[in-house]
Amino acid sequence: MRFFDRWFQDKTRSVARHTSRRSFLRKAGVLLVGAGAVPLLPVARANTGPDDSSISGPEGEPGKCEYWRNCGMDGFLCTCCGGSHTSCPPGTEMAPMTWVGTCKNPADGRDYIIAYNDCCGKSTCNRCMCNRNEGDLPNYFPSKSNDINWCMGSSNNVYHCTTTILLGLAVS
Ligand code: ABN
Repeated sequence: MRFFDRWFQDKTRSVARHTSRRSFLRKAGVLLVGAGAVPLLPVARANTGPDDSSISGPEGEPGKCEYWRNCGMDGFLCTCCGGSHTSCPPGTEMAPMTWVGTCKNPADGRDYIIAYNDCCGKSTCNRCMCNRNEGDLPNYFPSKSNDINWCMGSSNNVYHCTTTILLGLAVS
């Protein structure tokens, strides 16, 4: 035990002899700034799908019915209603329940699963009505039917518009 006490004492004294307070603070500062920069470094993030900017024409424009993610749409595009294709307009909330469809992305020719989440809480937007219905099934398959007011499951069941959230690659 005495040996360890002595050894630690010597080491501590040696570190104290060779390290100034200023140098310690400088190193601690570098460490803190470096640790803060780590989240900014480029890392592989969640798959948000291929880049739409490479798609030319209306198939690449979220405000058009021809936009590739709108293949199963039956509703008003939130992009035209003060929101975007992935976010609800201010003053509305996204319905927690939705139906999902599968759309082919013209950029890479692959099929992606799209969730058509309705935004609720304001009167119907009435702009950019799209009714494409690809993959739509009758209402007795609710998870595959777009002709349902999905706001019925949220705190305010008034339908405003619909978003197109990419959930991931469809594998068959
Ligand atoms: N899912 C869009 C929608 C909302 C209300 C009524 C029919 C369809």
